[in-house]
Amino acid sequence: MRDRRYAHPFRDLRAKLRQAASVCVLSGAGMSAESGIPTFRDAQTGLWANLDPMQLASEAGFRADPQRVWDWYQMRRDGVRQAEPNAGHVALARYAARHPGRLTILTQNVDDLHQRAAAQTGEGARIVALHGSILTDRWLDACPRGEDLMRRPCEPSRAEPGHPPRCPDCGNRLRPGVVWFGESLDYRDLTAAEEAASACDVMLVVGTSGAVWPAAGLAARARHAGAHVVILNTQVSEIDDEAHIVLTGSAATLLPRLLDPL
Ligand code: BV8
Repeated sequence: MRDRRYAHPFRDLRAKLRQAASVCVLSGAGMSAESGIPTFRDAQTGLWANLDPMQLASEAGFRADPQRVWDWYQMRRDGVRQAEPNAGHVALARYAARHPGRLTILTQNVDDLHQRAAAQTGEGARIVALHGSILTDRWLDACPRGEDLMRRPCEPSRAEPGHPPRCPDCGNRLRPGVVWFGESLDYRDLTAAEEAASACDVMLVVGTSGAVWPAAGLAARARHAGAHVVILNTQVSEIDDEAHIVLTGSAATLLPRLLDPL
């Protein structure tokens, strides 16, 4: 089943990409692995290796131990700030700049490496951050003082330092601007993602285990809508069955090889 070998998978795929009016990328943590950002499930190095995602990436986990969760996100934020887009991010950004309006990137990653690569290379791709951004914060609760239009709203930027920071006026706590397990995705992002997946001619699924929903379902949606679905991964993923082609290899190696000639 694995490694549906096409005599010339790259040549055939490039031909399809040349004809494609709309290309969609679904990316996961493997996309940023070669930028030094740990993935989630890689046994030893993965973020989840010895931590329970439900305890850390969930509202209940945050309320149970706000300092532990806040510090864990601070650690990851520092890692993202020190990271640089890799050759895979750059190849996608350059392809998008050469073919404006053709590429939509649906990323599960809360880092900003796709966005930074685009900024360095010239806009071109539409980027949908399905699970939010680790570099933004928002209030945990609705303001306990309620909506009073006469009063200046509580600004996250004015939060007093702490683990987590708190509002000096109402005591509200800050939380990372990510989508936690058990939380719905922003419906605008999910709608945009479903539309892009249904409309694309080719979907490249890059560096995701396909273990988290509803993101994982976007590959099947693209396939059922008639798209040519290609998986790029160093290992077997949970959604390989949705693929027409499975290319084994790393994102920073395969994407430049596939896209730079186009
Ligand atoms: C929701 C932000 C409505 C936070 C994240 C249907 C079925 C089963 C379960 C569910 C379902 N629907 C909903 C659920 C529950 C849950 C879910 O999916 N649970 C899973 C664990 C079973 N989903 C949710 O809760 C979602 N919300 O559905 O709301 C609702 C609400 C209540 C109840 C029902 C419905 C919200 C999900 C979003 C959670 N937030 N991130 C943070 O980052 O801290 S998810 C987070 O984990 C990432 O964003 C990403 O999505 C996921 C990790 O997956 P990957 O990115 O794929 O990374 P992973 O490490 O797993 O794999 C890396 C891959 O890369 C591997 O395959 C590896 O081989 C490969 N690789 C490694 N190196 C390279 C490489 N590939 C190429 N090159 C390399 N160099």
